[in-house]
Amino acid sequence: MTQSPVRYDRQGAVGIVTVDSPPVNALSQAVRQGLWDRVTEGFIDPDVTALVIVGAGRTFIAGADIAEFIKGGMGEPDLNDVNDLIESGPKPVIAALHGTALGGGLEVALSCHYRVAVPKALVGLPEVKLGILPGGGGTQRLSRLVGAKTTIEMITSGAFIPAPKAQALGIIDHVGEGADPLAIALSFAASLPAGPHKRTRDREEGLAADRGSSVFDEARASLAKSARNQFAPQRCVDAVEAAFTLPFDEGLTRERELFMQCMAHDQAKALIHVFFAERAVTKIPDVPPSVTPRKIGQVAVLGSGTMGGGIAMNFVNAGIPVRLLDLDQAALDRGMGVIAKNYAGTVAKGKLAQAEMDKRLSLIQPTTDYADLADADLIVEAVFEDADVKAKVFRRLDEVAKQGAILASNTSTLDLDAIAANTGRPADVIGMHFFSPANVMKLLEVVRGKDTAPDVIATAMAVGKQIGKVSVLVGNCDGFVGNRMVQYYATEAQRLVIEGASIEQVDQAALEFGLAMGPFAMGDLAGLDVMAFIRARRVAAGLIYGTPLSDRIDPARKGQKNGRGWYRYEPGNRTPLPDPEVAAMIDAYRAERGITPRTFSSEEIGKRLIYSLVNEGAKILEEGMALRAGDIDIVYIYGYGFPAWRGGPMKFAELSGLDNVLADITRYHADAAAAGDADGGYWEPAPLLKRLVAEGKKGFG
Ligand code: 3H9
Repeated sequence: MTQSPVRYDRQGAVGIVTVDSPPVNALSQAVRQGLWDRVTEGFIDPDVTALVIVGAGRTFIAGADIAEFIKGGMGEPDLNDVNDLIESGPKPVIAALHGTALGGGLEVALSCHYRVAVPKALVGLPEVKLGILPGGGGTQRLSRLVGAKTTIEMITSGAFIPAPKAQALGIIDHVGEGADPLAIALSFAASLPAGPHKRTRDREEGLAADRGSSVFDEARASLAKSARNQFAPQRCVDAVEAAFTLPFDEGLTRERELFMQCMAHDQAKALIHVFFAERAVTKIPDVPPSVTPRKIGQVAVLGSGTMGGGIAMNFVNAGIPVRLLDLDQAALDRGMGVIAKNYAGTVAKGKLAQAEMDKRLSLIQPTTDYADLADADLIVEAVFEDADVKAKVFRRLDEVAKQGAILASNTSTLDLDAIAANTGRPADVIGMHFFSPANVMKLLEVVRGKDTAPDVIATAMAVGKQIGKVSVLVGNCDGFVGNRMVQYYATEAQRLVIEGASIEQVDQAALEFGLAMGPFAMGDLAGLDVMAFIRARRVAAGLIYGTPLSDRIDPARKGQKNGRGWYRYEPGNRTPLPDPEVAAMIDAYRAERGITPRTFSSEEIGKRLIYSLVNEGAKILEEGMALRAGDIDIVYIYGYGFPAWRGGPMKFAELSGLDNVLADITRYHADAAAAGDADGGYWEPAPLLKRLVAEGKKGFG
C-alpha cells in the first residue's frame, strides 16, 4: 500500500494534520483522501479538542493538482466534500499558513474555523490565470468574509496577497511572528475561545453591505474592457454574485456549474498549457540541473543605446553591477541620461523609491575603455545589428575578456556561429536575445551555437531567471524562433493588404484575435528603417520570400520615431492615424498588378496571420530549433504580445484542429501559386504538420 501524503499526530490536546506532498502540496486525489481520513481521525480522537492543518516543506497547499485537470476526472473525494467535512465537524480546525495558500489550498483554509499565518505567507485565488474559477467554495466563503468588491478583485486578478494585508481584510485571523506556522497555530489554539466556532458558511459580515449593490454590473463592465474576449473573468463575477442571491448550498452548486463551464472551455485548455509550458522551458535534456552555472558577479554591456541601456537596467535591478561601454563619451552620456529618465519615470509613478533609483544608477559604471571589461563574468553585446560591426566587437572582446567569461550577443537575426568564429573561445559564446523595451519585456531567447558549452547555457538560463525573464533556449537559425516566424507574419499582413484589406483592418483583426498590437503598428514601433536593413541582408542571402509593400514604402518613413510609417503620428502621440499617402501607394501597387481589391472578414485575416506563424513554427520544431511546441508558444506570449488565453500559436493550432489548419494552409499555398505570387511561397505546408495529420495526431507532442 502506498503511504498517504497526509499524516496525523498529536501535540497535547491538538491534533495535527500535515500535508506532505512535494513540491507544493497540491490537492491530488491522494491528498484529498488523506485530508478526509486524517481530519476524520482527529475528529474522533478523544484526546484532542482542536485540529491544525499545516503544510510540510516550503508551503501550505498551493491549490488543486493542475496535472489532474489535464488527465481528466478528478476522482473522489471531491474537494467540496473535504471542505464540508472540515467545516462541519465537531471540533474547531485552524489552518496554519506559510509559503502560499492558493486556489483550492486557500479554499481548504477558508473552510477551517480559523486561519493563522507566518508574516511572509501569501494567499490568493489565482484560478482565473488558468482560465477557471475557484471551484471548492472559494467564491461563496470568501464573499461571506470580505464582501463582494474584495472577493471580485481577488478572484478576477488572481493576485497573491501578503498575510498582513489578508489579516487587515479579514481573511486571516492572526499573523504570528517567525517562520514556523505550526508554532503560531499551537499558541493560537492554546488561547481559543470556548466556542461556538462559527462555520464560514454561516458568517454574514461580508454579505449585508453588497446585497443588491451595483458592484457586480460595474465589475462586468470593467472586465469587458480589461479582460476582453476572456471567458472566466465574467464567470467569476457570476459565481460571486451567487453568494449574495442564493443560500450557501445553492451558491456552491452554481459555483460548480460555472467552474465546469470554464473547465470545458478552450481558454482553460490554453492557459493550463501555458502554465506547464512556462515551467517546461527550463528543462533542457542535455543540460540537466547537475550542470553548475558559472558565477556571475560582474556584468558588462556593450552599447548604451536603447537596447543596451534597457539590458543594463535588468541587471542592476537585480543588484548585479554593470560596466556600460560605448565608443565615445557623448553616446555614453546620452545613454545614461535615458536610463536615468526611465527610472525617474518609475519614481514619479510612485513605483520606485528615489534611494533605490540612486542605488541602481550607482551600480552602472559607464566607460569607453575596453580594458575595463577585463573583470566581467558576462559580457552582453548590444551594438548595431550588422555582421561586420559585431565581428569587430567580438575580436576585441576575445582580447580583453578574462578566461571563463561568457561572451553573449544580443543579435536578433545574425548567425551566432559566425559571430563566435571571431573568438578563440566559441564554447563561451552564446546568444542572449532581449526584446524591446529590454527592461520591460519578459522574454529572453537564449541562442545555442554549435560549440556553446552546457555550463554556458545553464548560466544564461539561470541569469535570465535572476533578472526576472522567461528564458527559452533556441537554435541558431536566421531570426531564431520569434523573428524567423514574424517575418512571414509581416509578409502575410502585406499580402492581405495587397489583396484588398486595409492596413487598419488587418491591425484591427489582430487586436480582435487578442494580440497586443497589429502587425503594421508593430512595424512602426520596431522602426521600418531597422526592418529594411535586416530585410536587405536576408534578400541578399536568399533567405526571404519577399515583403512586397516594404519594398515600396518611402524609405524616409521610419515609423513612430519620425512620425511616419505605415501610419502617421501627431508629435508626441503614439496613436496610429491612417495616412492617405500610404493608401495611395497601396492603390498604385494594386493597379500596376491589375489586382481588384476584395473584401475580408476579421476571421479570415486572423487565420492567415496566425497560421503563417504556425506553419513556420512547425518547420522550426522539426529542425530542432525549438525543443518543444510549448517553447514556441512561450516565445510568442512573452515576446510578441500573443494572448495567453489562446495558448500561443502552436496550441491555438491544436485547439483549432491540426487537420483544419493544414487544410487552410494547403489552400493558401494553392491560391498563392494560382495567383503567381512567389511572395506566398512560405505557405508550402510544413512536412511535420502533414505527417501529424496523416497519422491522426491531435497535437505537436
Ligand atoms: C485550483 O485550485 C482549483 C480549485 O479552486 C477547484 C478544484 C475543484 N498543481 O512554479 P514552480 C508544480 S486551481 C500541480 O516552478 P515556484 C510545477 O509544475 C490551482 N503542480 O515553483 C513545478 O513542477 P516541476 C490554483 C504544480 O516556487 C513545481 O510545482 N493554484 C502546482 O516558482 C514548482 O512550481 C495555482 O494556480 C499545482 N497547483 O512557484 C497555483 N503548482 O518542478 C499554481 C505548482 O515539475 N502554482 N506545481 O516543473 C504557482 O503559482 C506556483 O507554482 C507557486 C510556486 C507560487 C505555488
